[in-house]
Amino acid sequence: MMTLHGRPGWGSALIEAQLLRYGLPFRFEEVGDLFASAEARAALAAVNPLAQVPTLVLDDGRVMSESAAITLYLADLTGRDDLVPGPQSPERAAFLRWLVFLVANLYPTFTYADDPQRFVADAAAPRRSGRAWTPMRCRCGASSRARRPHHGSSASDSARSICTSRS
Ligand SMILES: N[C@@H](CCC(=O)N[C@@H](CS)C(=O)NCC(=O)O)C(=O)O
Repeated sequence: MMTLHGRPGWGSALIEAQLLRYGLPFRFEEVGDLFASAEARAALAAVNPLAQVPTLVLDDGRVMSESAAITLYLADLTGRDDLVPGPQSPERAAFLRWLVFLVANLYPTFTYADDPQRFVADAAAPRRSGRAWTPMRCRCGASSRARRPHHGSSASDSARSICTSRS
């Protein structure tokens, strides 16, 4: 059985929703607050050196990280195209474009905002820069496990849910 390392309300919700929608059996391993607990971070780092969620351990023990990669993998694994348009689908190009756009351009802004001091010596610097400072955080606190996956959604909802899972 697969194991999803995650935390309610964090980015693992995207993969949790897909696993539920596909009806794939999995175990949810709550990782704790990776920013507040060195123990939680060390425990996850033993599985995924990045110590980030989602981390998905496959049936045979292989480890996957990266939301977009897991999203594509699960579609391949199930042979389904209700979340990820298939290779011949006219929706495929736009899906891939937005999927990569979201994880390459938007997701990292959450990573920077979650703990700015990992990236700049002075945590207040982003606020002083004059740029709009949006306090987006992965650790938004909402319980993803309380939310049921939305059935009947369009394929591109899978990519869009990267954002909505943390709003
Ligand atoms: N590139 C990764 C980013 C994952 C990520 O940043 N996850 C956040 C939670 S929403 C996290 O685990 N942050 C902990 C950290 O950055 O140390 C993906 O697309 O899945």
